[in-house]
Amino acid sequence: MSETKKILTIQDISCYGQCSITVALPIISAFGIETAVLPSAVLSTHTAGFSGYTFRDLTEDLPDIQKHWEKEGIYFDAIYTGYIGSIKQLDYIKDIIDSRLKPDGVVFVDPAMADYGEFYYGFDQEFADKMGELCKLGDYILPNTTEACYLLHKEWKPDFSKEEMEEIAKDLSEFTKKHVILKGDNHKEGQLGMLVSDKEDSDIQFVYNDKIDHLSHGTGDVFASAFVGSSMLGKSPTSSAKIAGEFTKKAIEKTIDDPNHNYGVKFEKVIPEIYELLNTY
Ligand code: PXL
Repeated sequence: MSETKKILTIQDISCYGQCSITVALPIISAFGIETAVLPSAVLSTHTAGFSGYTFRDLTEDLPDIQKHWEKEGIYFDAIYTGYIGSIKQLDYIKDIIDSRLKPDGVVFVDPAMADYGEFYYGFDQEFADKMGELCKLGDYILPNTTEACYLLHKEWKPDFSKEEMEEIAKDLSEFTKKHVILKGDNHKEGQLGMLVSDKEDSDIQFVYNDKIDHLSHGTGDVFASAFVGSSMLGKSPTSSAKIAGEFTKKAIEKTIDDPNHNYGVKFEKVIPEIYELLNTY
């Protein structure tokens, strides 16, 4: 019997909109990893491009869920956090990591709170500073440049140079136990880059995928989920970044010819290609 890895993902359920748990659960499961969920909030849709959505904050459910899992002796090989519903949850999540992660377990923190130079609705600098504390428990952090700038109290711009991106990735090493995966490098024509760094090593790797000029929501969650799945199967940080980047690029390609589909990407259509990606990179 081969051992199945077990991961817990903590993020919201946006009932409609192809993001957070409705993306993480199918993608990570498709990598063959048992995926448990802890919803931080339930929204009728995500908050980007919809108005009038409902928002049920589940903050006070977290400690009771943790207590039940303690009673049942439930532990995880990894914990992956995404969009968090309230600042108080960040403390509860630290307790859940302390209590439910196996001793050699891995933590992935996607500080999903901002993009394109702005916070998502409801987030602010106080939240970002507290998110920075959660990042410090991460073996891997996966910010975009906007989130990186809020973590670092730095001014954002859409086009950082290669050297500036390296500087940001280096500065972020204060916010991780091991690895930084910094998304959104634009300095190379026609390519979308990521910087992959290891706190123990001053070398920073650049990983590129072809850039598709299309503004899509939810791609950060698709990327993070495919990254988590690849790393849990033993892929290196650079291979995982390449696989996740290709997976996301393919999902965007499958979406761009549908003008009515701008709230998320059709990642479901790329799931059959996961094993080919794992064998290629
Ligand atoms: O994809 C990030 C995300 C997750 N969850 C909710 C969001 C967003 C981005 O806007 O609104 C509720």
